[in-house]
Amino acid sequence: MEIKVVKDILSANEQLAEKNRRLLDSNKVFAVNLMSSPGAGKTSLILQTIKKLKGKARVGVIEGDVSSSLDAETVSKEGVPVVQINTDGGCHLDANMIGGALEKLPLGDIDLLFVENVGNLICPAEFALGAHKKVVISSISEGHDKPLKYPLMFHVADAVLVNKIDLAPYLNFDNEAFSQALKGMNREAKIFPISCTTGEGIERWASWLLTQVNRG
Ligand SMILES: Nc1nc2c(ncn2[C@@H]2O[C@H](COP(=O)(O)OP(=O)(O)OP(=O)(O)O)[C@@H](O)[C@H]2O)c(=O)[nH]1
Ligand SMILES: [Mg+2]
Repeated sequence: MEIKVVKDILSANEQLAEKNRRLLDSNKVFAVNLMSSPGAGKTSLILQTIKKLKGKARVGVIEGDVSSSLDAETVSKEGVPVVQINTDGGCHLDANMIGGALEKLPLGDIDLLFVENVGNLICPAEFALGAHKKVVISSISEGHDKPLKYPLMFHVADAVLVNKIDLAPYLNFDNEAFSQALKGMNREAKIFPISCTTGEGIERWASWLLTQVNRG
């Protein structure tokens, strides 16, 4: 009985996600569902990418948080359209919330839409939003075992960004162990080592992303 209820919720969400995708496609907006644990660097990555893609893609942002509008305020200083969603305790965004946020965005003026999901490596992986790509950030201070401990999140990722590589001298992060663990559950995901603090690796990430946006 319980299993059926969960299935119904997920399939209702799936239908709303497809509706979101149709709306995005009809407006030629390419959307990225950005997921990570709290503090891995989602907002920092959005800020770096906006700067890198200036003049190349018009960016919009949906910020998802349990509470507060701190990230939306930070991102709006870059002069891009931002909508904040507060989940009021919920551990993930869902397609219905995204549908509401899309109504508030000037979709005709956006080429690339970042959806910053709630900081959490579990629930966000289960809920489709209608985005074209799922991108996961794992920061090296979290350790190289994260793909083994949160397999679904890494399994669904189209790209995995390994952030905070500037901290490598102070940590015992094993790149090879991380890559092997990831490949064990997802051979397709692109891996981008980056630092949102120094900017290392951001060029390669941004140019891959721009290629995806231009492909539609
Ligand atoms: N050293 C270092 N610090 C970083 C890097 N990227 C982000 N940070 C710091 O990590 C902290 C969290 O970064 P955010 O970008 O806010 O992370 P987030 O994933 O958006 O966090 P939530 O929205 O709370 O889940 C901030 O203090 C950032 O300055 C990096 O590449 N290197
Ligand atoms: Mg954030």
